[in-house]
Amino acid sequence: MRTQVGIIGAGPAGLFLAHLLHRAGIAAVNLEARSRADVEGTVRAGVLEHWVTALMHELGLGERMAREGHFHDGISLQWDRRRHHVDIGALTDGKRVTVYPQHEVLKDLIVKRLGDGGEIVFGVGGTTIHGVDTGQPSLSFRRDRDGNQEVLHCDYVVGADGFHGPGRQAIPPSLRTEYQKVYPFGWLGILTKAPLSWHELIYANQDEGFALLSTRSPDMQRMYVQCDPADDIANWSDARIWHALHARLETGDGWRLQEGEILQKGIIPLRSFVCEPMQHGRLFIAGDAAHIVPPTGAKGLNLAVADVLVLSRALEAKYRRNDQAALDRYSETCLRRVWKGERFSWYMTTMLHRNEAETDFERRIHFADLDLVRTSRAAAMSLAENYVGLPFD
Ligand code: RFL
Ligand code: PHB
Repeated sequence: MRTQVGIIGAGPAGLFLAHLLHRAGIAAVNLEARSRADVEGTVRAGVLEHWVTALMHELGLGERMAREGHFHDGISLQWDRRRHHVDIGALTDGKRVTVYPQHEVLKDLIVKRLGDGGEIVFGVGGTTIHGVDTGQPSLSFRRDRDGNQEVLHCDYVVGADGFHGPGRQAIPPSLRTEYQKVYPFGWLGILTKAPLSWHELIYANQDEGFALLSTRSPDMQRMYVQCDPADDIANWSDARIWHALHARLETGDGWRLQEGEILQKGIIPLRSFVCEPMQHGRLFIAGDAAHIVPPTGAKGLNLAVADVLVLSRALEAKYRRNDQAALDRYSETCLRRVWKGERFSWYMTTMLHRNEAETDFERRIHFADLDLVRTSRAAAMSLAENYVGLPFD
């Protein structure tokens, strides 16, 4: 097999890249370890920055999102049993975010990619990267568990293979630096068949800890509570989860959280991680393969799409005009945005969680940060601008 760009992974980074390259007339193949049903069924992110929504439309992927997505021009921050509305629209010249689940984005990306004649090989095993420091890189893989080894020859390899994929590992350890922060708390997330309780997302920091109220559809809600990342989900009965959510989300004015049947629950750890550089020879890594953020800033998927937008433009300059400059600067260009995403996600995470390892002094500082957003237009504007998506450099 031969293509121009061999992509490992069919998550948001890998699939957006395939579409962007297709638009630029560049051929690509995605190799994906999981089945199509798995990729389309995993519940993860929910919030798209304003420019990602616009990009979906540009790529002809926006129709279902326009119908089924939810458009939010504000968020609520809550502490001290009081809720404060951050008017993102007014603070950012009318910009807003879209609440449209990642797996729905992926369904749209996959159906259109296949419709455009693109190739996604699902369920591959043993993906191995070869020769990225030569002129002829390739990927070897098995089409199914017992299949023969096949080789995909290409000009460039992209590791869009998430945090645990082989992409980052193919940058020699002596040539990369990894920066990491692991938080002492995790998120317990639920999907519940319940009516909408509030018209926008609520990020709450109450004495009991953090909680987030999000949504999926008018009768399906997504909620998270801070928990011990090492805790066993079996320790969390439905009653205990509702108790924690009520305690953290309710205000002093009689507002009540609406309960429903819990359809799915799970615990995720929270970490910040960056790998520098994001390229080596003819290998480029993008998305979670190169960086992880805690989900409190809703930035992970958006940073993944930003990376591949930069990469697609650089590859286009190379193929069209034999101009290598943007490709050489790929890592540097991406990392400037990545570190701002890391900063914002860290800021939202530390400000909104209860951290037993912190001193009372630090805890007071976090409440001062929250009150600053309430009382200072400059502070609110900074939060709003980061939340809807920073402008591109
Ligand atoms: P993905 O989605 O992990 O996709 C990588 C794909 O590569 C495949 N793969 C391989 N394929 C072939 N061969 C191999 N050897 C392979 N190894 C791996 C994997 O099977 C997979 O399909 O990475 P990508 O594309 O970089 O996308 C990143 C996003 O998925 C991630 O950042 C977000 O989900 C993070 N995130 C959020 N991001 C947002 O922008 N807004 C949010 O509101 C938001 N909320 C969240 C989140 C992540 C969460 N979890 C579960 C960590 C909420 C949660 C709870
Ligand atoms: C979600 O709806 O899953 C969601 C929303 C906002 C976040 C994280 C996750 O910051």
